[in-house]
Amino acid sequence: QSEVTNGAQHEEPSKEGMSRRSFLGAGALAGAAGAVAAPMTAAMFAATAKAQAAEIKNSPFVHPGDLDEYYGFWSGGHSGEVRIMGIPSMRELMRIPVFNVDSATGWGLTNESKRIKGESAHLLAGDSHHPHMSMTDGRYNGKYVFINDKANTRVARIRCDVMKTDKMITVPNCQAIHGLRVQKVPYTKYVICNGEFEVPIVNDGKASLEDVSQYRSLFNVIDAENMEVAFQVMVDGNLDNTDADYDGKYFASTCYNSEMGMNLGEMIASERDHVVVFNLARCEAAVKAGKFKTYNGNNVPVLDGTKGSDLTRYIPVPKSPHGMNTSPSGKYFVANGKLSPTVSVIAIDKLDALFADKIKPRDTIVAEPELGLGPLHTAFDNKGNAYTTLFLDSQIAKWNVEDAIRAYKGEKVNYIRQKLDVHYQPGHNHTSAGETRDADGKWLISLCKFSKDRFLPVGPLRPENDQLIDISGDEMKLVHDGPTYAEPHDCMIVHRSKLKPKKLWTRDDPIFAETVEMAKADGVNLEVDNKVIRDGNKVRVYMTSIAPNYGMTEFKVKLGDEVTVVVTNLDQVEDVTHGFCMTNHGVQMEIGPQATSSVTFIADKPGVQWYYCNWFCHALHMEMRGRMLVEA
Ligand code: CUK
Ligand code: CUA
Repeated sequence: QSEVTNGAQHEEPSKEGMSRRSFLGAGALAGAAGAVAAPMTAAMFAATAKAQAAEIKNSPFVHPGDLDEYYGFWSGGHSGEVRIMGIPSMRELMRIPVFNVDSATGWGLTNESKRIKGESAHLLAGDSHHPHMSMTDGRYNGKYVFINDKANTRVARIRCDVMKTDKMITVPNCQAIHGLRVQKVPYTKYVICNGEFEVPIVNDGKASLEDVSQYRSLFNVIDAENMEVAFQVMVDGNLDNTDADYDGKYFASTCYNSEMGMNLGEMIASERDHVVVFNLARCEAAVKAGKFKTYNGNNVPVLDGTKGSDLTRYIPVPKSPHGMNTSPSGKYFVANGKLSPTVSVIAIDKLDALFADKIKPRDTIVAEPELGLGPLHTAFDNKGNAYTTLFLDSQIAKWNVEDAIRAYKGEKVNYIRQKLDVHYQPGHNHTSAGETRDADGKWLISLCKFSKDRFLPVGPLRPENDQLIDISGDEMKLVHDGPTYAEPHDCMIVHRSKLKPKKLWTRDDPIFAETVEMAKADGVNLEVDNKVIRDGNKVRVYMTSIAPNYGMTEFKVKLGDEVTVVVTNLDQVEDVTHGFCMTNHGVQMEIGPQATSSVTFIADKPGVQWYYCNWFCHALHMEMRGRMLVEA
């Protein structure tokens, strides 16, 4: 226990018994003091050239003006956002506000974003963990990225054609959505996610709050297209991470608190917790047959998947497992031990027999390799190797899955291929396309929770460290350190050929369709008109923008009016985004080319109030402004 809580702070001793940092320091010092460079021989030149040539095959260098080969989608942790990275340059390309409020784009302030946030529009914070892209036949299809909000029990969807959040739901009957993945095969019909914190299923404060035996966690199955909860499955124990198979039959989730402990000591008491496997066909049939209950006044079907149910199977694994990862071969679920130095490899082709009660749950385990301290998450290449983060050891363990299976059968084989130091304390890792059939064994990202000495100090709060590792050769090679702001938990890497983002908005985009409808009802043609519509003390101001002008440079309202400003950006030039900011009102937003955005506020200050464009758009950008005249 003390190892777990202190692990984040201590420095790992190297082989020589010094901390890695002091070891590096001593080595560097020796180099500076003693070494005199020997002249390079022809053989040395040749060797260097060869090494360079090998490196160029999988080069992390992306020169100015060159484009990256991959998009990376990074969660932003408790910043609540999602970030788009270029891989291998590790350049941050864009931020997509999701559960947070964003000053630059007006996400959380505009009427369009509030509509998308729906019932949770009043929440200004979030904690995003697991971004995962929709798939067709086990391959990314470039359509959506889904992301969970642990803090407020939400799931959101990002539309990859515009890279904006377009749906958000609050999942009922449970608390803290954690692990999230997508159905891989035949396509992403469902998004699957875990309610982590166990609570009374009717949590209205009337039943006994102390009776822990009545607490439940729910596995959630969400329809990816309409973003409604299709059904939920009640389980024993809590739920942590999850993943799907490549057959469209099973989902699996880890449970770190089968004890139903309410404090640390209780939660880590058992030597074994479990993996719950969900049988999709049986769950869908049970919903169809009406074998469910509903709770808390909503109509989401809740199935009973507790022990003894035919919908689930519980596979005991050692101790407080965390990550759940499916191998791209489709053969194995890998549960990462966290408090056990092992990972548990579950053979997916044995699950039919398990559900037919022909074998025992532990008979599905085909390997349990010992990798090191604190295994959290595992990624895969296309050569049968797995890469597991060791949080306490600050390492990535590369191991061979088939060799681990042979070792489990009693053969004398070393399944460990390499251990690479990372800096420091890695949580998730991810390989290029590694959660799909297209796993290509080129890049590995290690999302390190602590950067310690790797960057210039910036005060008590330090960045994290996202490290890029070349895995194309026999040996893992660390090639880049990238500081990141709190807190990418997870990421995914998709080849750029899978994505075709739009360059301009199209006027029929559903994100602002309701605003277009409102204009129609007011008799306003958004692409032409600049008009003020008064409706009692509500005033709707419709204006266009073309760099460097708003279609309206002044409008009049009365003190106390509720003002809605609707801006339609008529620019057809790529990259010409305008803004609208009403000074002293906390109002600002982005209006992309050919988009419409709107924001509503109270005109609570009398007199002359300037508005201006806050996205740099033109040499006369400063002049792109106008006055709201507020009569007292
Ligand atoms: S979790 Cu953060 S390190 Cu939310 Cu996927 Cu494992
Ligand atoms: Cu329009 Cu700046």
